[in-house]
Amino acid sequence: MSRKYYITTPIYYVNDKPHIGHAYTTVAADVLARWHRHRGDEVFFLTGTDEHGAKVAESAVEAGQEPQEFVNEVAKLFRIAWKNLNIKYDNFIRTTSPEHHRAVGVFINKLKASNSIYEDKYEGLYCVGCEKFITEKELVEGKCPVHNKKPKKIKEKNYFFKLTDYIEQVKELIVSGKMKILPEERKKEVLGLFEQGMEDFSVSREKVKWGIPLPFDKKQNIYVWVEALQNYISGIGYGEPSEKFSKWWPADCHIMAKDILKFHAIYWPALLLAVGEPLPKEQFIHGFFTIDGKKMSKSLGNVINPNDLVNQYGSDATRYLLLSQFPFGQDGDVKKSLFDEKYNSDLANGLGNLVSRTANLMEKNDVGIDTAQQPISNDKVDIINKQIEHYRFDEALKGIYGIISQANKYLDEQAPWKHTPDDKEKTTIVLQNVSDWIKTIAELIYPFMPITSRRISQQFAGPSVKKEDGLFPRLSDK
Ligand code: ME8
Repeated sequence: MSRKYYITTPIYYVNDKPHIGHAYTTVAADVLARWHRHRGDEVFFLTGTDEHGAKVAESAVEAGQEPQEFVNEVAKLFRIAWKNLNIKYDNFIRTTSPEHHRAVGVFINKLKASNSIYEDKYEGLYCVGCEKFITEKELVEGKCPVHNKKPKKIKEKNYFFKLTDYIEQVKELIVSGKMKILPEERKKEVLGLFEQGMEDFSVSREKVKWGIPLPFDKKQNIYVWVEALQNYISGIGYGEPSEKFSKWWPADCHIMAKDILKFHAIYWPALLLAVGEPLPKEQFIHGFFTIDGKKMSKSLGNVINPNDLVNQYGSDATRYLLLSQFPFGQDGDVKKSLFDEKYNSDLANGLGNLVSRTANLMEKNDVGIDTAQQPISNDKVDIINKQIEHYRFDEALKGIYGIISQANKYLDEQAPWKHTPDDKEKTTIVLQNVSDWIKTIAELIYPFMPITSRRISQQFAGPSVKKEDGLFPRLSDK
C-alpha cells in the first residue's frame, strides 16, 4: 500500500564546507527516499543548512566576510556536493531564508502563548563549537571534550522554555514507542539522560547578533538550536496558508548521528508538545565514525571531502562505498584503503564484470531478453528490501553482492563461451538466466546506485542486448 513518507537529515552548519560525515547521513536519507519512491510512496525529502548562531558568525569573521555573504557561499558548496552525489531532495531549507524566518515567528509566538516561556538570567558556560550550554560536570580538564576548547563564561538575560513541564510526557512517549528512537541502544541512551535530570533551556540569546530576533523582544535572538529544529516544519510550509504542512507533518523519520540526539529526542518533542503539534514518528540515530582510527578533524588534516571521492570513484560507487563500510547504526571506522579494495572487488570485478561479460556473450550469440519473463522475485529479494526499509544498509549491500557472486559463479560453471553453435538452446537458457539475475540486481541497487541501475535496466531491456562501456573501470585502468 502506498503512503506518504517524510524524511529529513540534520541541517548542517555552514561554518565550513561539507565533509564525509555530512555525506554519510545525506546519502543514507537519499537511499531511503529513493527506496520509498520506487515502491510507490509519496515522498518528501528535506535537507538544508543551519546558518545562524555564534559559530557561523565567528567563521564569517575569520573569512573576512559579512555573515550573509559567507553563508551564501558555503550553502552553495553543500548544494554542489549533493548534486555530485546525486542526492534527490525535495527541498533544501536554509535558515536565512524568508520562509524559515516566517515559520519560526509563528512557532515562537505559539510557544509564548502556551505559557511555556519565561524570562530569567543565564549564568554559566557555553561551548560555541557545540552551540550549547555546558555544565562543569561535562568538562574534561576544564575543556569541552568534543572541541577540546575552554567554553565561554556567559552572563545574560535569556528567555527559557519550561522543559520540565513536558519531560514526563516525552519520556512516556519514548518508553511506549509512540515516538520511536532507533536503534534500541540509542533509546536506552536517551532514557538514561532523563535519569540524570533535565533543566529548562534557553530559547533566546542576548549577545549573539547573527540570528532571528525574538518577535516579542527584539533585543534577543532565538537560540540557534531552537531555531534550527524548526527547519523540519518550516521546510514543508509551516505557518503558511496551504495544505502542504498538514499533508507532510509529522515526519516519518529524522536521521542524524548521536552527537545531536538530545536535541532531537528530548528538546524537539517537548517544543512540539507545547505548541500542540504531533511528534515525529521515528528517529534513527546512526553511528559516528573515525577515519583510520582517528577523530576526523581539520587540525589532524584527515577530513575527507565527498567531492574528492566522487572524482575518484563516481557518484554511485561513492554512495556504495560509504554505506557498505560498517553497520549503519553503529560507530565505525572509515578505512581509506578499503575504498580502493572494495571498489575493485565488489564493483569492478563483481557487478561490472558480470554485466559486461553477460552483455558481450548475449551480443555475440545473438541472445536477447525474454520480455515476457517477470523479474525474479524470491525470499532473498524480500529480505534485502526489508533490510533497506529497516536501515540495515550494509546487510542489504552484502546480500546484493551475494547475488552478484552467485551469478558470476554460475556463469563460470556454465562457461557459455565454450559452447559450440550446436549448443545454441543451452547458451540461450544460461544467458537468459543470468540476465534475469542482472535485472533483479538492477532493481535492488536502485536506491544505492541509481545511475548504474538505470544503465543496466536499459541495456537489458529488449530483444537484443549490446555490449557497452564498462560500468566500473578498474582503478588501475583509469
Ligand atoms: O549538528 N560520523 O550540524 P553539523 C557520522 N546544525 N556522521 C557525522 C560525522 C561523523 N564523524 N560528522 C558529522 C549540527 N556527521 C546542527 C544540526 S539539525 C536541526 C541541526 C553528520 O554540521 C551527522 O548526521 O555539526 C551529524 O549528526 C551531523 O553531521 C552534524 O552536523
